[in-house]
Amino acid sequence: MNSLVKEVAFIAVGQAGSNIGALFEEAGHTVLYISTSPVDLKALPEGTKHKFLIKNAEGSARDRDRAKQAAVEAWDDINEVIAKTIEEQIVYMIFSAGGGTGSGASPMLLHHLTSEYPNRLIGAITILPTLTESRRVLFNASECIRELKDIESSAKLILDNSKVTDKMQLNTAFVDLFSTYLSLSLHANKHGALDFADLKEPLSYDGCAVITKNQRQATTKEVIDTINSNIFASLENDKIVECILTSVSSNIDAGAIESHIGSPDITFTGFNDKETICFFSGLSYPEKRLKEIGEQIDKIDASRQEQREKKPTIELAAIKASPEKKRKKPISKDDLFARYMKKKTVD
Ligand SMILES: Nc1nc2c(ncn2[C@@H]2O[C@H](COP(=O)(O)OP(=O)(O)OP(=O)(O)O)[C@@H](O)[C@H]2O)c(=O)[nH]1
Ligand SMILES: [Mg+2]
Repeated sequence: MNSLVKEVAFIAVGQAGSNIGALFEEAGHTVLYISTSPVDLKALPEGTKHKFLIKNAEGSARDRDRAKQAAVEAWDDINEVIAKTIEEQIVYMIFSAGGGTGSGASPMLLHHLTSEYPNRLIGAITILPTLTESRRVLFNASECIRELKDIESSAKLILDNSKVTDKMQLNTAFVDLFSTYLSLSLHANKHGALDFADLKEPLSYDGCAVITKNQRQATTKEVIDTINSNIFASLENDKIVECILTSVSSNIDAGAIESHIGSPDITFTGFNDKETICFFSGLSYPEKRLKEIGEQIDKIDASRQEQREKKPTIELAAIKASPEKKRKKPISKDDLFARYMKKKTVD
C-alpha cells in the first residue's frame, strides 16, 4: 500500500482505547487491545484479531493504582504479546486520560516501550474528560497528563471530549484525521510531494501535536479558524512549535499561519488537490485546559465540604431513648393449664 497505513500499529487500552482502536483496525491497521475488563474486549467487533485480557482484575473501576498494579502483575505477558503482535515501526497507544485501566496502565507502558524500542516512533493518543464528569475522572486525567509530560516519546495527541457533544463523534473525527494524514503521500504531485520520511518527521517530536483538516480550497483564515477550534485540547497560544507540515492545494499563506502558531524549526509542504491538511508538533501541553480541570476539582471539593458543614450535627445525648417495649411474659405449662382448664373439685 502506498501510504503509511501499514507502518502504523496501535495499542488500545481500556474502553475508549478499544472504541477508537476498532475504527483503526477497520481502516487496515494492526491493533492490539489490552484491558483489565473482559466486557471491554467482548464488546469488540467480531473478527477482532489481537486481544489481551489482564487477568484477575475484572476492570479497574476508574482506579488508576489498581490498573497499574494489574499491569505490573501481568507485565511479562503484556510485553510478550506486544513483541509478538507488533512489528510496525510507528506505534501509538490510545487511551482515555480519565478512566482507570487506560489512564493508569498506559503511561508506564509507553515509557517502557520507548526505552525497549528506541528506534521506533512510539507516541500516545489520549482523551481529556468534560468538566461535567466526576471528580475521580477529572483527577485521573490530570494525574495521567502529569505522568505523560515526563515521558520523552513521539508526538502526543491530546483530544478533548469537551469539544464535541458525542464521544463517538470525537472517535470518528479523529480516526478520519489521522488516517487522512497517514495516507497523504498518495497525493504525490509535481507541484510538491511529501515522502514517507517527511510524514514521519512531525510524529517524531516530543510534546503535543495537532492535526487540522479543511476543504480543498480553504482560505488561510479558514485554516487558522480550524487551528483555533478543533477536537484537540485547546492550544496554549504561546508560539511554541517545532515542526509544521502542510498539504494544501490553494495558496495558503504560510507566514500568516506561522505568525499565529509560531515559527518552527522545520516545515514540510506538499501539494494536495483533495483537502487541506496541517500537522503541528512540538507544541506545549494544554496547561490552560489542565488548569480548568484542576479548578473544577477544587470547586467540587469546596462544594462537598460545604455540604458536610451544612449538615446539622445531632446531639446524641439529647436523643430520647425509645420507651421500653412491653415484652410478652412467657407462661409456663402449669400456669397455662391452670388458667384454661377447669379445676377439678375434690370431694
Ligand atoms: N471520546 C471518547 N471518550 C470516551 C470513550 N469511552 C469512554 N470515554 C471517556 O473516557 C473516560 C472513561 O474512561 P474509559 O476509557 O471508559 O476507562 P477504562 O480505561 O476502560 O478504565 P476503567 O473502566 O475505569 O477500568 C471518560 O472521560 C469517558 O467520557 C470513547 O469511546 N470516546
Ligand atoms: Mg473500562
